Amino acid sequence: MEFKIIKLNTRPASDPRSGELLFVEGERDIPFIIKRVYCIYSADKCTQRGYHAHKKNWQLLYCPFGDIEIILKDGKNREFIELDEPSKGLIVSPGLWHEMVWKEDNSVLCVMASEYYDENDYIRSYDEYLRYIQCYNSKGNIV
Ligand code: T46
Repeated sequence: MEFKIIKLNTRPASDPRSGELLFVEGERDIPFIIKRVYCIYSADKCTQRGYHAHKKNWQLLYCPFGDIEIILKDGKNREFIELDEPSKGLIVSPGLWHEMVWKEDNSVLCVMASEYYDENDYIRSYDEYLRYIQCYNSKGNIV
């Protein structure tokens, strides 16, 4: 299963100001150029989203506020990753089924993506996903 948990760069305030600063640099901290950034907010505890895989899109997921569980599936194995620290980042390769569960009200999911939005890049049916991974690897090439 191609995913990676990384520690994102943070800088504590070095003066009397409060606040932490977090930053991500494309191609340095993550293995792709960032073409798109989006976030999901105002979601209640127990909200479930995702339930899809991408064909080409690489993503970095992180939760700067709250606690969100990410469930990854590759048709054989399952991984549960809790984004419960602002600096905890999860890089998800294409070809991995992912689901998200909000563990706290108003948790925020931030995502940096390697591709522009394209609905054709989504596989939203799990049956179709299982058929897809029998034929294609994570680079979208026929296996
Ligand atoms: C993902 C997880 C982590 C756009 O028009 N542009 C965008 O850039 C995005 C991300 C979404 N949309 C539209 C597509 C749907 O009509 O917004 C609507 C909601 O998207 P979706 O149902 O895919 O939302 P989630 O939370 O299930 O999934 C999102 C991302 O779409 C997805 O790529 O990996 O967050």
